[in-house]
Amino acid sequence: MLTDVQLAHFQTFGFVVLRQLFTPKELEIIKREFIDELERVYHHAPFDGTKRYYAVMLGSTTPFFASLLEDPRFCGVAEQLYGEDTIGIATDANRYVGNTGWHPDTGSYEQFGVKFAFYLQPVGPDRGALRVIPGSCKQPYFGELREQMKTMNLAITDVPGHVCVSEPGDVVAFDLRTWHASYGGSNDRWMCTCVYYNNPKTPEQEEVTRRQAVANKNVTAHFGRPGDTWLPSEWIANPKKSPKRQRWLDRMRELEFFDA
Ligand SMILES: O=C(O)CCC(=O)C(=O)O
Repeated sequence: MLTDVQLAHFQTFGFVVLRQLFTPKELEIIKREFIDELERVYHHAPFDGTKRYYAVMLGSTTPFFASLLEDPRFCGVAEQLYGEDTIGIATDANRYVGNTGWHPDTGSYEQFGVKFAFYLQPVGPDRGALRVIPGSCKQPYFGELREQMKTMNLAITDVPGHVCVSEPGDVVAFDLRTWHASYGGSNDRWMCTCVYYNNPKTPEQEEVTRRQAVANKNVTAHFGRPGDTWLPSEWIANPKKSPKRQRWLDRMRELEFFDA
């Protein structure tokens, strides 16, 4: 759970850095699963540092990663931020290449939630650390940035922001609406996330969440694996009958996150 100060930080600025959430032993397991799974799913095209690789880590080949979405260190905080009915969406692993331009992780102010991002290498201001624009998850700032960022076309480092310097073990939690970017990272930056969505309550929220579901289902194709499904069927089967996961799955099914 977040302390009162961490919660106030998140609610005020749209992000908070949680230091050393993982133990060194957990980090070893994370690195092992990260390497093995990305090698497995991209066996047809070994990484060459020219394009980002991405894999959902919810299957039986990555048991530690798969446990994270239901780990109270993450889902407890997500529920604290967006309510008990918050939906766990995915855990993933990425090999990033180069800079990432400024963007929020949602197409609409009404589709929101939290992303927990953790880098497996030290990252700093000129070495690929996540940059955020504090307070950009709130209106009218969120909408103004949407209007202005394209027109201004500023260099990544010319946009006023906060650099979330981090070491392996640290986790940056940010609202999906918070504008973020990175600069100066290597062409093989290891980054992982756990993502939770607000359970949509209004017709507008439902509509934009359904749209987000369509985009999510296409993500594996976007990252060079057109035949692979986004979420593994074994996670959807919920073999241990986790009530929390079942609640997520039921709502995700209603919102058409799964193909028929
Ligand atoms: O680490 C990066 O380069 C950017 C990460 C990012 O944009 C994201 O996780 O949404």
